[in-house]
Amino acid sequence: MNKKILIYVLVTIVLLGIIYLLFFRKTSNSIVPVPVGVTENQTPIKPIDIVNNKTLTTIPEGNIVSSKNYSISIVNFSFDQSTLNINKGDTVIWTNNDDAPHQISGNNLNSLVLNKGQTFSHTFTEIGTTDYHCSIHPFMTGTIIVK
Ligand SMILES: [Cu+2]
Repeated sequence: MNKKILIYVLVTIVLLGIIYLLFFRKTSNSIVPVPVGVTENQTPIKPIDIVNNKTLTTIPEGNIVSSKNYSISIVNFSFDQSTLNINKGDTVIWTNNDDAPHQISGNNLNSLVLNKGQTFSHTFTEIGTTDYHCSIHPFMTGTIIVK
């Protein structure tokens, strides 16, 4: 009699264990949709990319900013382009190709002393005319016109 009771108890425990495992697997299955929810959260990234594309298309519409580079060579104690016309946002790069040192100075323009081969660059962010000269050789003058 006791052995039969033990067998029933063991069978019951095993059945309960199986049922528990089934429920446990169901809960683990219910966890699986959570990563699915994560991937659903990742899909809105595409609309964000679309928004970025829209932003990229609106930037040129609202505010066109040029970003060209212009080079001015300093040769024979003069600037090879004494007057240079550029657009707002463009950068001018001066290169000293003289053996003598030169230093660019003007409104908002203050380079270090440039020895041969050294450069100085400035990005013009405002419309207007900038006159500059060499602070070592004041007869060396130039003009940048920003439109
Ligand atoms: Cu100079």
